[in-house]
Order: sequence, then C-alpha cells, then structure tokens
Amino acid sequence: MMSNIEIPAGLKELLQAYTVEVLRRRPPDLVEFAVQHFTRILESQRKDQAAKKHSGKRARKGVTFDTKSDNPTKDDEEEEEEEEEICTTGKFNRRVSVCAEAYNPDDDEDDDTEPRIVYPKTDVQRRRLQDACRDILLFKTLEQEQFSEVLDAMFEVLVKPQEHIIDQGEDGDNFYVIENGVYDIVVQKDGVSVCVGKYDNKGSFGELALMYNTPRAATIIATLEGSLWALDRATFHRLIVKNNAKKRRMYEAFIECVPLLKSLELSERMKIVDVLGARGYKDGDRIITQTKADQQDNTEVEVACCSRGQYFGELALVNNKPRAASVYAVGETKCLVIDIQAFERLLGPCMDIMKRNISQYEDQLVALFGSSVDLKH
Ligand code: 1OR
Repeated sequence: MMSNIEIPAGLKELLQAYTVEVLRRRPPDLVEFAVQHFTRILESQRKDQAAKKHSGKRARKGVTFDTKSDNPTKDDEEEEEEEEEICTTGKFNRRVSVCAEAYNPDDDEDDDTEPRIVYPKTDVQRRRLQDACRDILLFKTLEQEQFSEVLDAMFEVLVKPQEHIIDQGEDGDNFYVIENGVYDIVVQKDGVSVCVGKYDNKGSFGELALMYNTPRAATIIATLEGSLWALDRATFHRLIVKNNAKKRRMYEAFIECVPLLKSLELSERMKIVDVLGARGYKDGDRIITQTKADQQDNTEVEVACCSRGQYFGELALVNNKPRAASVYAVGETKCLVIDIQAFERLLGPCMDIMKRNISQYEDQLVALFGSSVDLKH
C-alpha cells in the first residue's frame, strides 16, 4: 500500500538540488551531469566526514562543497576557486562559481547583510520607471517592499541605433526593462545570425542568463534610439530569483494539473513558473480585447467559458494574427500570464496540442454561427 512507502530522509532535497542545477546550467547530457553532480556531493560528504573526525570542523548549510579539511585555514574565497576548477573539468566552463552558491535561494544567509543599491531618481524619472515596470511579469509576484527595492536599484541606460545591449554567449550582467525603443532579438543558428523576433516599445529581456547562470541566449540590438532601465545581477538574484523559489512552491501543484502542459518535462514546467506573472481581475473586467473586426455590428456572443486549468490567448500568438475574441472575467479571477517571447521559447512542444484545440474552436463556431469559420486567416 502507498501509505507503507517511506521516503528516505534527504531524498527530496537531493533531487531538488539536482533539478535546480540542471535548470541553471542546462547541460546537454542529463545522465552525465547527474554522475558529475552526485559524485561531487559524495566526495564532499566523504571529505566532510574526514574533516569532522580530524578537526570537528563545522559543515555548511545545504548541499555545498566547503570541506577543505586538509587546510582548515583557507578562507571561503579560496575554497570557491577550487570548486570552480572541479566544474571546469566538465563541459561547463562559464560562471562555474555557481557550485559554491546555495542551492536554495531561501537559504541565502547573506541576503540581509548585502548592501542595498539605490540610484537616486527625480520624481519624473521614478514615474517613467514605474510606468515601464507596470506590466513586467517577473515583477508581478513581488511583495510591495521588494518591488520598491527593485525600483530603487534600477538605473537608466540610453541606447543608440545598432547598439548591442546584449551579445549571445557572454556572461549576464544586467536585466533590462524597456521604456521605449525597438530591439531586435538575434540568435546564431549554425553560424548564421537570424532575427527571431523583436521588442516594440515594451517588455523586458536578459533574465535567462541571470536566473540560470548560463551564457546569454540571444543578442539584443537597438534599432532606434531608446531608453532602458537596468537591474544589476546581484539585486536580480537577491530579489527575483529568491522570489522564484516562492513562486515555484505556490504554483507548482497548479501547473502540474494544467492538461496543456502535461507533455512537458518537469524542468520545462518549472521554467514556465519562473517567468510567469499573476494578474487578478474583477467580475466583468476585459482581459483580452478582440482586435479582429469580422463582425458586421458590435454585438458580442459568448462562444466559450474557460475555468481552472484551461488557457486562452494562444490563438493570436500561434497564428500571429489579431485577437479573434474578447475575454471577460466572470467573478473574481486570477490568471497566470506569460509573455510572447517566453511563450515561443517554452511552449513549442505544446504547439501541436494548441493547434488541435484551435481546430476545435472552428468546429464550435460553425455549430454556433452555422457557417464555416477560418481562425487562421
Ligand atoms: P538572456 O539573459 O539569455 C538574451 O539574454 C535575452 O534575450 C534572453 O535572456 C531573453 O530575455 C531574450 N531565446 C532566448 N532568449 C530570448 C529569446 C529566445 N527571445 C528573447 N530572448 N527565443 C525567441 C523567442 C521569440 C528563442 C530563439 C530560438
């Protein structure tokens, strides 16, 4: 019987730590990475035991690798440098100091002692910044206090046409929120640069390298003069990444029961949780506005009703067409939202399911209106 199965102490933490490392590093070979990861932990535990025997040295909290028992006088910095070497022997030769970082951002003991960064701003600047940040999904689940710390730490960056804000492959320094300007997203594919999308006067970019300690995944180039707000890596880590751990706890169970996402790997679903934002609506609020004017008059007909675990808003993104319907909240409603770039990046594997469901919408509309409806054109 299920109730007789005992979960060994520490199993959950071990698997969680491994999952977090996989998300941070995105290794090409999960099994090879698992061998390296668990071998490091085993070696670390052995050293730890040896250290306890010899010097009774205190073990650090969490799954970290700080036992340099052969030289108890070494400071943490030196230890981290040694840990970097262990990692660079594998395929991971960038930002390897992450090995020495705490696995669980909630365990970050240094957080409260880290100095808060504050860039003084005029009232006008602060208002512009607040406007630019209003719809940034990554900020949507922050407490008020954290959000205002984020605003304090942001600084303005003015850019010129053709300026590279981010170059693919480099280390991540800042996260950027767009106040205005148009920015191309360029990705190298087989040595060729391909423009895969653009940001048009809104949105944000540069979160991936900071969240997962990976090289920049794309190049971002300003096509016009523009203005950005930047948030440094350390503050991003302290506030946003830490908040993501909380978001995972809050939304993991819900995300697990969304039928659309069933075909994704657990790690892929966790990446969705990392970038989503929450939005609340009151009864009657319009969540999406129809922009496709194919009706003769302005009368609206209810064509469907969505409830917990279902999704909407994908049609215009899948077809790259104007919104085909308006969506209204019925009663107090809470939606989890992801932006179009994250949608394209993360929901590729669900595209077939969405397309299949789109053809069902067409059938429903035929049933309602009695004539053939093509939502793709
Ligand atoms: P970053 O820190 O890796 C580049 O720096 C940023 O470009 C990245 O964070 C994202 O914020 C942003 N794939 C990867 N990164 C993207 C993409 C993207 N779009 C925007 N960024 N794709 C395009 C999806 C429309 C997938 C390309 C194959």
